[in-house]
Amino acid sequence: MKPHILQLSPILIPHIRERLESLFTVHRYFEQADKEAYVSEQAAHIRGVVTGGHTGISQDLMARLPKLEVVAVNGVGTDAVDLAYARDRGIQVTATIGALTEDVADLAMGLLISVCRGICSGDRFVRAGLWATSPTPLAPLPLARQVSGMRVGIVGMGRVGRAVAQRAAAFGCPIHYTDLQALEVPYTFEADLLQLARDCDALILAAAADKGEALVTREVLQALGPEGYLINIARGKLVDEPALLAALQAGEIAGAALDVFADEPRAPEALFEREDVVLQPHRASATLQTRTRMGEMVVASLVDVFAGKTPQGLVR
Ligand code: 8YV
Repeated sequence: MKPHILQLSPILIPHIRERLESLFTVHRYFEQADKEAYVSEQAAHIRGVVTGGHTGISQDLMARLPKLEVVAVNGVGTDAVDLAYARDRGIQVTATIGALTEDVADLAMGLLISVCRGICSGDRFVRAGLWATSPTPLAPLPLARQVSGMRVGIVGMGRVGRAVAQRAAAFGCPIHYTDLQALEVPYTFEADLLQLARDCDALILAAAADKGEALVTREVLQALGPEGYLINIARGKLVDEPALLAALQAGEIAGAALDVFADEPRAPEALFEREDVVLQPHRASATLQTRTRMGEMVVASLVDVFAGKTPQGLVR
């Protein structure tokens, strides 16, 4: 009999979906109107869960699945999974570690360049027909901020942080970072986030959000200053969003580029009209290549756990 798995969020790659269907009996929780009733009906059989990094799984849902052996996260962040509870129950948690590093770092640079160089504003300007009709061409668009050589501050020097640093270094950017401790990397460590914010022109968030606290407060934003930019490709909850909005409105920072938000899929509407922000719908890992690799890792980790092997990407 095929193991039963509960799928909490969609997988967009057809051949990964087919592979899941061929190996397992897949219960598509995310498609159910009455999720409570659906879980009650299926709970007794479920041995595996597939979920996204942002979606994770509540402790409550895990508690309702008595035969649960594995939670396979189709992502790298495990902040939405109660790891301590899973450990106590002997439930293995896997993540697609390493699969999305390059894409997320690429998007961080893309966001930095977009917000500093006004790429989205320029695009809107041309599409609205304003270029041809404006009496002084380009006058409504302010001069942009040069990216090459900007002082970049990275919060979290893990895989993604390092990949961002490599890219920023190629743009001639001096790089400072903060983490729990100094690491063996050729960049300048700053123990204090406020000092890091003071010392950089662009603060890039690449940290895990396991503690759930907002690191970027109004104080940090004020330290970043009126010439500074905030880039977030990690988790929305790392930023105090009302404080970010207030800092933008008060001109206390120059701009922000965000791929992630505290309450996805909702992004604060007050940001929508602002030309000093660039917004993305949590898409840093959303390339065909990376999502395929992630899907393959999810399938492999389920297969391994059900075969009694240690899965790749096991979160300890
Ligand atoms: C994914 C993520 O978009 O890796 C993560 O933790 O949040 C993202 O890369 C998400 O997991 C897709 O389901």
